[in-house]
Parts: sequence; structure tokens; C-alpha cells
Amino acid sequence: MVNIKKIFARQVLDSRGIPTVEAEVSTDKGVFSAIVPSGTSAGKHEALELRDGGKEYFGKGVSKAVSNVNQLIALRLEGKSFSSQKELDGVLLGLDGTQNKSRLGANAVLSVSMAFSRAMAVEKDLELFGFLGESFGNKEFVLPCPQSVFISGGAHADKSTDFQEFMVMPTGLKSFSSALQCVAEVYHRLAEILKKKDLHTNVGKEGSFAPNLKSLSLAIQGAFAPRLESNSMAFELLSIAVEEAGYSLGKDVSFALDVAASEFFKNGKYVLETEGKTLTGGELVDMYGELLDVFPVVSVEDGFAEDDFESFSEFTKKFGHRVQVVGDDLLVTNVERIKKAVSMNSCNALLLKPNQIGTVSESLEAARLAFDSKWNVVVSHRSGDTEDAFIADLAVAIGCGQIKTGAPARSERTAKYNRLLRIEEKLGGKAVFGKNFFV
Ligand code: 2PG
Ligand code: MG
Repeated sequence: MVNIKKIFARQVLDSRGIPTVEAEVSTDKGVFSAIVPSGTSAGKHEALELRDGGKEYFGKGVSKAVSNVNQLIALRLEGKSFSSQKELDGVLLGLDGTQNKSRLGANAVLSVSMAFSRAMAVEKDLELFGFLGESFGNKEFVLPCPQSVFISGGAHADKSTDFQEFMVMPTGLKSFSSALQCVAEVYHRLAEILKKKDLHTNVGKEGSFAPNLKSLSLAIQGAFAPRLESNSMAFELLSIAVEEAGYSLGKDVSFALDVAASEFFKNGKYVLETEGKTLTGGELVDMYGELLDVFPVVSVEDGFAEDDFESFSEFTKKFGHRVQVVGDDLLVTNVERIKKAVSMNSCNALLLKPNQIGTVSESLEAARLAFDSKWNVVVSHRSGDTEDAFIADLAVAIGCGQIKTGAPARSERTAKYNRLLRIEEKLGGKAVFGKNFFV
């Protein structure tokens, strides 16, 4: 039982310099805080992130969400006792009373929900992952395999490629720490390769490189791919980096892709500006098929636009037996949309982002539904993230075996990796790595 003495929120900045909400829940055992992340290529079906509008911070301030915590939520929760996450979240949901958290703001609600998880964990003398695992009904903790983004494009990097994230997954490594070492070594090797080719090594929102690959990719012959254009060029560079760093491509290291295709879906077609192509959903399915034949891609996220369930289904039907098909903007961590995708066989994996839905309990419910549907789950950060490493514990707690949390660079990204190193240490010999991560 947690007795809430005080609730307080303030406006702080996320990693992009954009305001977000930090909440503190005070109990007899201390003060427990949490900070909410925020997306750039956010899905239109996500719960509402309440922003102030007006002049300050170009309309991006969150003072209304902060005062909703300090007034409405505090009034309702202070002096009350709660015995579970579900009970607390149920009260928050009742207080908001809308479908998409538009009264209080999902950012206001989630900040308190996450801070409460930390308070409950300490109350029960558990680590955060222990408490979340208990709430989820999971006893086997699993250290997740990173989906670490090395090259960014799309809305995350001024459209240097059409696809948004080219990621490395050290699927063949045996422990989290060795996987992280591999990720870091390949990342630095990639920087050297880019420099040699006179490409930029400045990093984008998630710590990944954002070279302009159009300049390199005039349909040249690659060492791996017969004909390279800007999007496949990114994988070509990753392949070279993996091998030069001394890892075996396809064995130690595989690739993952977040296309974020809603960003280039125009009038019913997919417009690949950097390649000068306009494709139908079916043609894009075939383009992914060609990439899968050449590169060891094991996961494709948001390959199609956020309401194009049909193209997702076509892709899953053709390639779902050999690749993880992940829904992010398509599903927005929302059980109703997951149910629809399950019934249409549109995906075989859920990208889990607590701020898309707004409470810890609903995030756990979404994960439960995905697992019950024999899907995989990937816990994910946002492009606007913070020093809060909550998702590291969440990934371990639900035992999904995968986490997407950016490059091994920039502190808001390494905060999660470093927390996972500490959890690995705490679990000692019991630390299972990367299980459950593939179809
Ligand atoms: C995504 C995320 C995280 P954003 O599309 O998966 O990489 O981006 O937070 O901008 O939605
Ligand atoms: Mg995505």
C-alpha cells in the first residue's frame, strides 16, 4: 500500500530542447520522479500530448499539463492510498474521462503513473523492473537485445534518406554487455567509414549519423547489393562497418529498419524523394523483399502508413515468416488498434511506447495482448527523450527481449543502456539475454 502525501509537477526540457513534464510522487518512503518523452514523427492516433500553444516555446510549453498535475490530479490523489498500479491508473483514467486523455493530457497522466511505479517498487522493496514484472505477471526477466539506430533520415534528419532509422541488432551475441560493446564498436567504425567518404558524422536526434547518402548513391554497384540507391546505401555502409569491426554479418549482427512510412505517404502513394520513385503499397512490399534478400534485415517497423492496414497485411503474408513486422504509428500501443491488426494479420510485433497511450497499466495491457496473439514486443524510446531510463526496466520486466533506444551516444540514450548494464549486474548469473526476440 502506498500512501501518497504529495504530488508535484514541473516543466523540464527533453533531449530536443522542447518542454516536457516531470512529476514527483512523495510517500512515506521518499520522493519518486519520472519524466515523459515525446515523439517527432508521432502517430496521429496517439493519446493527446497537451501543449500550451501561444508564443512561449513556440507553442510547445506544457504548463497546462503541469497545472493539471498540480491541481486536478494532486487534489484527487493526495492523502489517498493505493495498492496496485492498476488501481492508481484507474483513478487517473476516471479523472480524465476521455478516449484519448485530451482533458488532462497524456503527458500529465503518464508522468504521475510512472513516478507512482517507482514509489510502489520501493514500497515493496523491489527494483523498478521487479515491480513492473510483478504487475505484468512475469517472473522471467530478460535483458533486451538493442535495436540501435546508426543512420537516421526522414523526419529525424532532414530527409537525408526516405526511411527514418537504419538499426543494428547484435542478435548473435550472448549477453547484454557484449551486445552493447559490439554496438559501440560498430558505431565508431561507421564514423570512420563515413569520414573517409567525406560524409558528415554529426549526429541526429537519437545519436545516429545523418549523412546525405543521395550524393553517394547514383545507382552504383555495392559490395553487398548489386545496385545501391540512398535507402539501401545505408545498409551497405552498415554492412561494411560490421565486417570491419570484426563481427560476422548475419551471424553476430543483423539489421532492423524503421521506415516511418506515414511521413512519405502522399495521396495514396509512397513517394521516395531521395530515389525519385513513387510506389504503391504493393510495390513497396516488393522493394522490402529485395532488401531482405540482400541484407540480413530481421525487423521492419512501420513499413506502411499509419492507416494502411492492408499493405501491412500483404507484407506480413508474404514475408512475415522471415521478418518481424512491427507496428508503431499503426498501433500506437492501443489495444483496439492491436486487435484490428491481429484480426487482419497486419503485423507480428508491437512497438511499445508508454506515452502513446498514457498510463503504465495500459502499456502492460497492450504488451499482454500482443504476447497472447503470439506477437513479439519491442519496448521503445521516443526521439525526444530524457535522462529517465524507465523503459530499460520495462523491457526487462515484460521479458520481451528487445529494446529500441537510439545510438550508443548522447546521454538520454546511454541512460537506458547504462541502466541495463546495472540490471545485468544485479541479475548476475540469472541474466537471460535477448530471448523471445524473433519469429
Ligand atoms: C519511432 C520513434 C522513435 P518518434 O518512430 O519509432 O525512434 O520516433 O519518437 O519521433 O515517433
Ligand atoms: Mg517508429
